[in-house]
Amino acid sequence: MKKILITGLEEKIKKLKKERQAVILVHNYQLPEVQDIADYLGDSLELSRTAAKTEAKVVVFCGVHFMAETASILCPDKLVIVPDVNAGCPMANMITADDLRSLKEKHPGAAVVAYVNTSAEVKAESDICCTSTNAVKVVNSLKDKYKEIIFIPDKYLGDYVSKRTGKKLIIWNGYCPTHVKITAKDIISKKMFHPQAKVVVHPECTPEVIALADEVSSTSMMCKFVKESKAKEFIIATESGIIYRLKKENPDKEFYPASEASVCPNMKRTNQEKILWSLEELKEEVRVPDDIRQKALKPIQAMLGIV
Ligand code: CIZ
Ligand code: SF4
Repeated sequence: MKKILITGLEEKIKKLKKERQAVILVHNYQLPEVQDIADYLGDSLELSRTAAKTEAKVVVFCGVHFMAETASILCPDKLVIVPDVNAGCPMANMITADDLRSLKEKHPGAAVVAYVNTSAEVKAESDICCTSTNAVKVVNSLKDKYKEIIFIPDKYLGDYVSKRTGKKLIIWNGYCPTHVKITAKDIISKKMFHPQAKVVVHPECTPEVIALADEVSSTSMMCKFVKESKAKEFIIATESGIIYRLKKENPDKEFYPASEASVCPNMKRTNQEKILWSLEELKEEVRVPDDIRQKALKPIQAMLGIV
């Protein structure tokens, strides 16, 4: 059904967005009311690359802090603002630049692969970044050149990549508090109710959950997989915000969250009122200082060079 009701807030945002020459970038895990006003919807890297390409002067990044930082690293000439400066990523906060420096001292000569879910300071200490879409490809590109590879910060993504590449990795003990809430028991019981459904799992989930998957992929690849699949039902094991997008893009298909508990509180901090406020005040700015930016750009470019 076509949406006919546009709220007053939406109209105000639209008007101000034009005046400010702003673009609204929205992560796949955001609230429906935020997804509905997106200029672009996607995963963190897709959004940052969009930020770098757009003609807009202001980028309103609706996601979590490291994502806005990545946008700031890729487009320092634009004003990058976030509607809620407290929306962080607990997984990214599980490793600091000092932690990484100490780990590197213990493993001289090791290559450092940093998942995008890291701060700019941590990226600045890394050799190459990866996303959940390209992590296997990135490690494959290094595994014969380096005796040791450090993988940070997600131990579950690290374990998945290690199994898929056959390379033993030195893995940091981080994890996503939202994805660990999804258990193998959840999948098994959802599968009992929906035996025809395909099980689609994000690699931030535990190995027990990944073992039950028909498809393991990042959010952007999930959208592609679902669109191209002949199946009509899907059990989705990732942050539940993506189900709104999946349903909107595939109205003839059914989606069941693997667990009702897989909600990231940080991703839910942004709403339309805060977006309007951020456009009015042009706040809060996220800007990576230039010395860190120069260093953090290198591992991002290294990743872009091989994917
Ligand atoms: O890179 C992203 O956007 C994250 C954190 C999840 C995903 O798989 O898209
Ligand atoms: Fe971080 Fe997990 Fe939330 Fe993604 S879902 S922002 S990895 S805490």
